[in-house]
Amino acid sequence: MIICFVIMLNNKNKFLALSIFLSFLLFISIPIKIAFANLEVTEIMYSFTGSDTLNSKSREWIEIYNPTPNSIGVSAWSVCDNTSCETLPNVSISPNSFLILSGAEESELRSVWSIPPEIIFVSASGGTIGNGLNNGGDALSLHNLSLIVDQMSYGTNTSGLNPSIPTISTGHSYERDPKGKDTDTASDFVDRNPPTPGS
Ligand SMILES: [Ca+2]
Ligand SMILES: [Ca+2]
Ligand SMILES: [Ca+2]
Repeated sequence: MIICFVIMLNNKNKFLALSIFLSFLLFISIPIKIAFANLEVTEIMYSFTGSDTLNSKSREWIEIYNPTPNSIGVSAWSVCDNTSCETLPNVSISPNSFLILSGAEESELRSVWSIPPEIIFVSASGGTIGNGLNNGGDALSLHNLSLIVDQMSYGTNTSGLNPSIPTISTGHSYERDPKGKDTDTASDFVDRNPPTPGS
């Protein structure tokens, strides 16, 4: 519709209309970037050595990082896999710190990994992140209200990244390297062994 409108104008008015349109795009894009492009998923552990499930809960986990100099409350944030979403509780992530989301109990994961004590831990409802992080391929996305702030996919799932992040060995994780790198491609993540939850 905008293109048809521009074609009907003379050259001087075309330039004016395009200038206004581009200014509008700049106006709406800058506040969104500043307001929402902050938290990011920095690590995904989808395949536990042994079994993902213990006591009917999945030990899969993801790490969410706050790269900003301010604490960020996450009660309006959610994490989705390929099927459903987990709303995060009313907690805050400190500046340059992390939140770990897992299906497992906090004590269970802390007995396996050396997670720094100050790191916030959230247990996903129902004992899984979404319907569980499928070992062959799955998707993850981080939302602030309805806005997708970060998304990725691995293995056979190309809905978040295409090409997706290649699958890795059991017991390894995907880690964003360096933290803050966000080119929206699979190359943002490396194969990490051992995983580093909370650091
Ligand atoms: Ca899994
Ligand atoms: Ca899933
Ligand atoms: Ca980490």
